[in-house]
Amino acid sequence: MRLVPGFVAVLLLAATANPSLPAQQPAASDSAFTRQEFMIPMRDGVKLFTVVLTPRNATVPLPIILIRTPYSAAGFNDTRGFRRVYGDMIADGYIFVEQDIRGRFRSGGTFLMNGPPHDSTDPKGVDEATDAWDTIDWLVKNLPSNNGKVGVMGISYPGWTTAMAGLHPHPALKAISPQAPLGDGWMGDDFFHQGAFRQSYGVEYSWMMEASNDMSRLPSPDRYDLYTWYLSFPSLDSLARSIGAYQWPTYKHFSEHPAYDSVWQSRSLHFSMPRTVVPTLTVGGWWDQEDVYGPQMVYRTWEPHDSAGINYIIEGPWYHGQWAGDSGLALGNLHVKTPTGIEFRRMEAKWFAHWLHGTGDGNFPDATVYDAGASEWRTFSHWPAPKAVKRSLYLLADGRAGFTRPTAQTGFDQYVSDPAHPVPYRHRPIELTYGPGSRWRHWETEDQRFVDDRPDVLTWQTEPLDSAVTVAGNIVAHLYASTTGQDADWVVKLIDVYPDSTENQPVMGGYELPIAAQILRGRYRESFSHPKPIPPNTVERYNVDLYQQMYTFQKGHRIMVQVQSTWFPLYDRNPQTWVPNIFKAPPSAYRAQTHRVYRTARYPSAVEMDVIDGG
Ligand code: PG9
Repeated sequence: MRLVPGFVAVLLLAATANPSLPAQQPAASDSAFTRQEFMIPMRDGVKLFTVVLTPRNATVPLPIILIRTPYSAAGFNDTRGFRRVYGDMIADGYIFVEQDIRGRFRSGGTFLMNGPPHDSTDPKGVDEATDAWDTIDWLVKNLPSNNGKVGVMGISYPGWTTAMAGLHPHPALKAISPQAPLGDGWMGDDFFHQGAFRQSYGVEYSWMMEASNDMSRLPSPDRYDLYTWYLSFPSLDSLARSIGAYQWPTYKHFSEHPAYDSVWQSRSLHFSMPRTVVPTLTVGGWWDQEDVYGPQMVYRTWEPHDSAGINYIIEGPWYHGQWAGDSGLALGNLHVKTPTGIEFRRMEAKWFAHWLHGTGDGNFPDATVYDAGASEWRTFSHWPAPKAVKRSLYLLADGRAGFTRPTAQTGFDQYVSDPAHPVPYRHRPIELTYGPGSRWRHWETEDQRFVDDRPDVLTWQTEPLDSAVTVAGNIVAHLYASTTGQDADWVVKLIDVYPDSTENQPVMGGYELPIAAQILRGRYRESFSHPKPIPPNTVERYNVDLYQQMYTFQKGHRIMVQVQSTWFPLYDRNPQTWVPNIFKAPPSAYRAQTHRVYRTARYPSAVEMDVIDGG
């Protein structure tokens, strides 16, 4: 069935929304939906605030779409923003439901950031999976004119609650779409990446959720450029003490669990998702600045158990949540030729319509991934691309990079990494992450020429390519490196260098576009759970996971690799001397050290990529 909404006037809507998603717009007064509020009881007696939007002109029972959020359901309304996000689905006909999760806004109970599944031996235990179960049970029993089928979806934190709903699915749960779900807060999403603490995001997000509910300001900032503000504290500990961060449960948790211990593992979807039992469409953005790892990991974790062929992934050229309301034609200076956001929303609507309305043949590709280098969607029966082969791009002498393994017996490049002069992670000034005018959404596509001439950034690049190289899967850097210190961070960036003149896009002349870039904290090189000092002046191997991409480096472009050891203030500074817990390191522990990256026959530092179609 089709629903045709008619809107005349607008009302202003006041709501706290997920700050990384498109803002809610004024509501229509002659809405096509009836809006109701409920307090839905959970098994432990806690009641969760829930808003239900039911189409007024429905003529047949409709399926339910449920979104469970920590960002306030009170503003859930038939707004322009709502129509932009769900437009294609609204046309198909759904009862839309949004709920405040436990402990947030108008819901009862206690909030626990990214809380683990409850102890399975405790029959009275509750978690986001049981809350989803109880909510779905109540909705199908109490909402008139529903067809008994429920889909759960959401982006980011609500993407994680969506995945949790799939953990112990209610029988009425027929489809879930975790979009940019936090998959593992330590390994590669919001709070840490491979052991390096995401200082500005971790501090500002904990502040917003547990100290102020407002991420557009910080506790007493006295600088507009947060590079300067964070640098004014001589250590992470002095920053935390000065702003009272140890009183925020989430920050306290970070500082007490710096390594990948059982507490982090219990919160990882990697360990809590045993199998796919409900059709699952995981969605992610290649340049997601918050949750790039979660979608790739959730798909990968579920895939081996997917005997029914109902585990799907869509990845596009997007920042965090961009697919929800944007055209998807541009991400910063990166432009693509098709409106990927609009195209995605059509795919999403078709997918839900199949599982919840029973339309279509259900013949969906396992993986639908956008190649921003070629401006096209590619589909595969599995992801990474089944025919991909591993190719290594080696770091060579004189700043060169190539696909031929080095034969030299000696050779390294070196730099002094000084915690007192860290490399900015994006162009300064660095605004508050969600502050006015913040360029946070786009920073991952910024031109890396801004750090080219720093003595603490090493660069290697290929000649202009004779033919295109297409990456379709995993990217891992294997660095052979040494340090004069006892710890070091290793940041590796894989970059597409555009030719000096580019037709139609002068701004892209010589542009250095990061395709994938990640960080590894050296103390975790052998074990994420058991950190070990680095023996000084000794070559060690570091495997820096750059996660995944679908990207064509075009003929005439160069492929560049950059290595550096600070990425500030997004990541805290590594003291580079041995301390048991960097959160508590004294200022005197932070020291400049010399790092060497080797490029010899014995120590062939390289970036290994899954490559298809030549290269
Ligand atoms: N990236 C945000 C988040 C997700 C999960 C946990 C903590 C933060 C978000 O946009 O919701």
